Amino acid sequence: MRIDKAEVIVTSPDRNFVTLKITTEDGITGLGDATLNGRELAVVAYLSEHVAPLLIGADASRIEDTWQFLYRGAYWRRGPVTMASIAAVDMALWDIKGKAAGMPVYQLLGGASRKGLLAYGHASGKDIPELFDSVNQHLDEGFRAVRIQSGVPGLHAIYGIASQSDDVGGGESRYDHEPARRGSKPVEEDWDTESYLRYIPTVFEAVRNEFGPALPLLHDGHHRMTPIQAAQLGKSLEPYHLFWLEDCTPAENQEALRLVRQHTTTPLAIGEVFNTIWDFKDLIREQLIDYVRGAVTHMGGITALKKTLDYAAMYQVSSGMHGPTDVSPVGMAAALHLGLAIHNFGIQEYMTHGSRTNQVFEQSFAWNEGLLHPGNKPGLGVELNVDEAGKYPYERAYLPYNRLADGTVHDW
Ligand code: EZ4
Ligand code: CO
Repeated sequence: MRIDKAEVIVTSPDRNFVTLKITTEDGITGLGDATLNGRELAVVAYLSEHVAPLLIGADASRIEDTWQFLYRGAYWRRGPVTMASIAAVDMALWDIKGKAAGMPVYQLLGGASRKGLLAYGHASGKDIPELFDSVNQHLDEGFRAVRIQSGVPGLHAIYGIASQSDDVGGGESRYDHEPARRGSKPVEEDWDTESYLRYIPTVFEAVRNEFGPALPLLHDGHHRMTPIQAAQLGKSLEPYHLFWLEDCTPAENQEALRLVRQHTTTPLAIGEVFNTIWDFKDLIREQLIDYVRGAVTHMGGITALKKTLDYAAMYQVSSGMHGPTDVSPVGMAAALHLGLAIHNFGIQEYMTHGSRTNQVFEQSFAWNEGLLHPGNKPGLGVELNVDEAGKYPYERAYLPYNRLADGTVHDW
């Protein structure tokens, strides 16, 4: 099982995706997702200049050894560019191993622990009526859990509001929420934490009154609060019994979570921007979080995220893998195989991809009554249609950034 080819494919059907395609001498292909939103070409260079040459002639069956070689062998460790690159290699090798064995990857990880993965969608609105419509639409589509994001009076453009994203422009295809925008400069959004803290509890009260006590509700704070502000929000949301409050603080300051935890029983999820087990280790061991938000694509692959989640299991911390549109269908498939197999699965984020993306990536996952299943094709179950991919060249795109009313840059 020697590796014959390692190609890096960039395509932009609805948004940019970076895919690694590994081909063995006997013609088995494997795909890996290496998409890093807004910094895609840095990963392309890392993979094509520094990783692909190392893979040619290597034994495709040695997944763990290849991971260790790329991680330890680089000397310079961690970081999103490195770990997305290693993730792509790791996914592609699991894909190849599954195809060689004639088994879906989840079987190689120990087999299914459940019928399917509970998935949450992104409901949002500029105001309460629009938010209710969005929640109803998600319920009609079969979702059994929803993330709630709302506009805040006085703020013009903020994270997570789909209708506002349409106003801001970009592409004909309608995403639930796609924050990155094509163009040469990032879009500027505005922010005021005090207005947000005053308003959001009233949104959750309205949603609970309308949709009842049982619907699992999630919310993303998107790294904007100070520790004490996050503690206040967690406390004020306790009556509405959230499934989780996500990324309440910018988690470079991990001690912040200690303070938040001391003040609130609202469950906490964190880590979509983390890239190794070391980012999660102390938060898990000190039981400061309830859900691990790492994505297979950004955490160094199935091999590395499985180790993180196995460690989390000892502390009753569950998975809550990041699943935005910037995780490609290949990265999503890897998440579904891993989530189906592990015991401590919590919930899977699921933002549906656009129709062009679904033509470029031929997928075999199933959606049934709010549960996702990766399907039973050997490997990850995703194939790249190279002709379709070639129709959509890379286009520069950036995530937005925030400024406060006085002009100060704030966490986005
Ligand atoms: O802003 O994926 O929970 N989901 C999120 C996402 C992230 C984007 C960044 O690339 O926070 O919308
Ligand atoms: Co998030």
